[in-house]
Amino acid sequence: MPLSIPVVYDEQQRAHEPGGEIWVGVRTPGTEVPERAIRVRAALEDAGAPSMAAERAEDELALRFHDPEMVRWLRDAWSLWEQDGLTDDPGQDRVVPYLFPHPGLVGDLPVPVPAAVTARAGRWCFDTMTLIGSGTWDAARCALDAAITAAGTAAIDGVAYACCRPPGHHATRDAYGGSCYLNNAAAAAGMLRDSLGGPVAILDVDAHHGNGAQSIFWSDPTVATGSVHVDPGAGWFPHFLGFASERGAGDGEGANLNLPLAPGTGDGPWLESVAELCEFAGSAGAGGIVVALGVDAAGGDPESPLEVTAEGYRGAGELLGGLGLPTAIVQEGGYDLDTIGELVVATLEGVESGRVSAGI
Ligand code: SP5
Ligand code: ZN
Repeated sequence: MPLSIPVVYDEQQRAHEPGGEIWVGVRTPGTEVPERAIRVRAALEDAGAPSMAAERAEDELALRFHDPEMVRWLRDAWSLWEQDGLTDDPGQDRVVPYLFPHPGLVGDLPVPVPAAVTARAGRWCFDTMTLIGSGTWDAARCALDAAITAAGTAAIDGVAYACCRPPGHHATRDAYGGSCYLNNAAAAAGMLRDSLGGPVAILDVDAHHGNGAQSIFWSDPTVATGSVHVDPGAGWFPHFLGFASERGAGDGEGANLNLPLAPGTGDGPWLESVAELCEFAGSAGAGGIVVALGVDAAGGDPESPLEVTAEGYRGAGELLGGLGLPTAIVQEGGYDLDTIGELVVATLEGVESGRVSAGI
């Protein structure tokens, strides 16, 4: 049977060519490449899934979870970098930060927007790996549109998938990094919550902690946030966040759940954690879910040591689909080009069969 979940995609997303990552000071090829989305889309087409165009959302809606100053920087960074001649001297063909307003540097003082373009990147970027080139802004903005379109579709038709690139789940209100610029899943959650008129949950199964949504909705119980990921305490990105002790604050206390797993954890315990995320969504009163679908927990992925199989991802889809709730699925990580497509297809097939079992 062909897949029936609609796939939202926008060609413009290919325009983001990070040109590698600066990691420990060395420019490495990087893994968040345009080919990822091409492979996923091709696999979904082969599986018979129908396509949908992304609709352009109003800026006020799409960008509401981000600091307008950061948004302005992301939009203008590349042209400012070129205007300043940095592509010639020192000869850097992407926007790369070099100085960060670390709390140990600035303390409690307000953090200004620095005059120098070279310093401005570090005002909003928390790592050296998330580079900006000529097509980055347009692609990141289109990824948001795809996520919002999928959420709007899910609210009406039950389920939709956004083939988003660049990914978004590491981006906070006022900082980008981890190959992410704008938080696609957060934008989708806002849309789904407003469309359904009640609380929703973001359930993040990417191999890395969904620190962006955790931060954006930290004190907001209307978007519960849960994440299963490789234990940052075992030495994995994002290193400083993603511990089980992080549970939200104020009105959002208890509305954040982190489930860190040891490196090498395979399908069994990973699926138990996905089931726990599903229970958490229920206890948070979520009337809909956004699945932050990274497939980088799969064995063979270059960015994570979790050893989940395609059957594991199918099982996760079944659990998530089994909730029987309106479901927007948003693509996050997944870097093995030879398997990324089949992993996404397996997950979506699982979601479909879970929804059938739930009587939807
Ligand atoms: C969206 C997403 O999955 N972002 C994760 C980015 C994690 N990047 C961490 C990079 C750490 C350096 N990787 C070096 C790999 C060497 N084999
Ligand atoms: Zn990841």
